[in-house]
Amino acid sequence: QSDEFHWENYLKETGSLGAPSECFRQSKVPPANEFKVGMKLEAHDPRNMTSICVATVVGITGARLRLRLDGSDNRNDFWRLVDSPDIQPIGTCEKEGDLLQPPLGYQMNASSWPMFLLRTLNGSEMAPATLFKKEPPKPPLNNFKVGMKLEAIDKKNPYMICPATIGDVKGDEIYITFDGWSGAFDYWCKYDCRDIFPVGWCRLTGDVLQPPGTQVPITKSIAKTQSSLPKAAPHSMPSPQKTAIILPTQQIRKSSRIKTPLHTS
Ligand code: MLY
Repeated sequence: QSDEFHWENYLKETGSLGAPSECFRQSKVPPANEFKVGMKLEAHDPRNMTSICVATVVGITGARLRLRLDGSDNRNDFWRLVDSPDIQPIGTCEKEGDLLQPPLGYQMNASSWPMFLLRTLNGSEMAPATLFKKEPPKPPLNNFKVGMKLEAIDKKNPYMICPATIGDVKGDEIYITFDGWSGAFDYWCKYDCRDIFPVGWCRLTGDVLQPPGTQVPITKSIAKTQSSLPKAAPHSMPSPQKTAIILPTQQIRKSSRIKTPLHTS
């Protein structure tokens, strides 16, 4: 299958390296995903993070869960790792003296919430506590460098994990750029963000890794050439992404469009 995406070939072709796994706030061995579709849990409402709601697992993808808040519509699904601090077993909220909240955009009359809650939990399969994994610790320092490759969630299409490159580093922040896309999906995030993964993560977890885009040519890193240049103004040095040698895209990949268009933007 020559038109499939393979990191090994791609790193060679682009003259680049994957960011070391120690750079990421992810467990070295991805956590097992033992959840099943239909199981219920408690989750922070992504649109109102201070409120904790009932959610149902509506899909399993690698080490992530596709979640839908009970009482909400099917257009606000979100994805969480099984070791995300945003999810917990049913009963956690009550144990801590909190109340389960209706989701933002609760479709029914607010006064119906207590009864809705009873009914949605009654007879449901609740995800056992053992399926929730502990969040890995933060790496102590931001060790990402411009040009390093990684796998990153496209925040605008969060079910997609895509090949990406570190485009910039500023203190604790890194700039994630998506290979083969024009820049509309790029974003800044903290180095310990849970939405970024080392090269090979998807292969290990069984999640789908999207192929690079075809909007802009894939560029070849000039990291090696740079170090042999006179050290004039290191800070004004253009990033490899911007100045690189253009590879014939055809040679890298011919077909492969996005395979699972659940939502399109
Ligand atoms: N519906 C969008 C999806 C773009 C995804 C870009 N990511 C992978 C960086 C489109 O086809 O334009």
